[in-house]
Amino acid sequence: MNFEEVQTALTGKSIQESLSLLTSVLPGQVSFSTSLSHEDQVLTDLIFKNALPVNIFTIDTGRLFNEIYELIQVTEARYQQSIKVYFPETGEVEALVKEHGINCFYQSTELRKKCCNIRKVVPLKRALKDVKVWVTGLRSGQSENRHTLQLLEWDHVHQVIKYNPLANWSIEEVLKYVDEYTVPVNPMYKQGFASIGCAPCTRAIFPGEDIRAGRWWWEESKKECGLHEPVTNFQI
Ligand code: ADX
Ligand code: SF4
Repeated sequence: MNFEEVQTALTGKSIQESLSLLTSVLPGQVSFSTSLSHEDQVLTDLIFKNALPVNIFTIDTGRLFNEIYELIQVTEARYQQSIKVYFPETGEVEALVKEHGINCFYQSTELRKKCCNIRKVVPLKRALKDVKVWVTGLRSGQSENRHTLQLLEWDHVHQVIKYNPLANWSIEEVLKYVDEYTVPVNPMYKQGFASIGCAPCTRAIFPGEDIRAGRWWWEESKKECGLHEPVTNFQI
């Protein structure tokens, strides 16, 4: 199934119907990446509850908040299913730390991106090997960079169709879903965190601040880690 065929097939379908169709046409080749955010927990709930054969994986950078590890366990227990965890290559992390120090990401944007590349982007590549459709919890309302986000995109970096089922959801819709279905969530959101990544690179935000203001807050540059590079956008 090529991009256009997927696009046509999914038009007018619900998330559940779309995932069901994709996994029946591309068995074993549809994978969802979760960072355990509210958005990701909505998709995890939909996938696990409906027993959709989507592979769910997360990337443990080695620097995550303990709340995320707790939530992985709580989620697996709740749905009686497992989330595959990918780790960075040991040698690459050791070399980075040896050469630049354990918290080198604060020194420069270049080193910060190097750390993100080793700890997130490289494991993502491994997770997406042999995958045809990459499902994410991205929303267009999450940041200015994401305003043009589409439901379906072609990711030329990973050569996969990227499916962002929540692209057009508002944060209110996400919170309503989480409430309605008592989906397990990270308690840090109640403590002022709005977007949660690695512990040393995430802080809570002040009232009125942008959702992603707490990510790499010491940097001026656009707040992305390289997981989501610019893609080719198509309307659906
Ligand atoms: S990031 O690029 O800034 O880190 P963000 O935290 O907004 O991304 O999450 C957006 C989407 O990227 C998530 O819905 C998820 O699909 C994916 N993602 C982010 N971090 C991870 C992670 N550690 N493991 C797996 N997927 C992730
Ligand atoms: Fe490294 Fe920070 Fe990127 Fe995590 S978010 S991979 S700790 S630079």
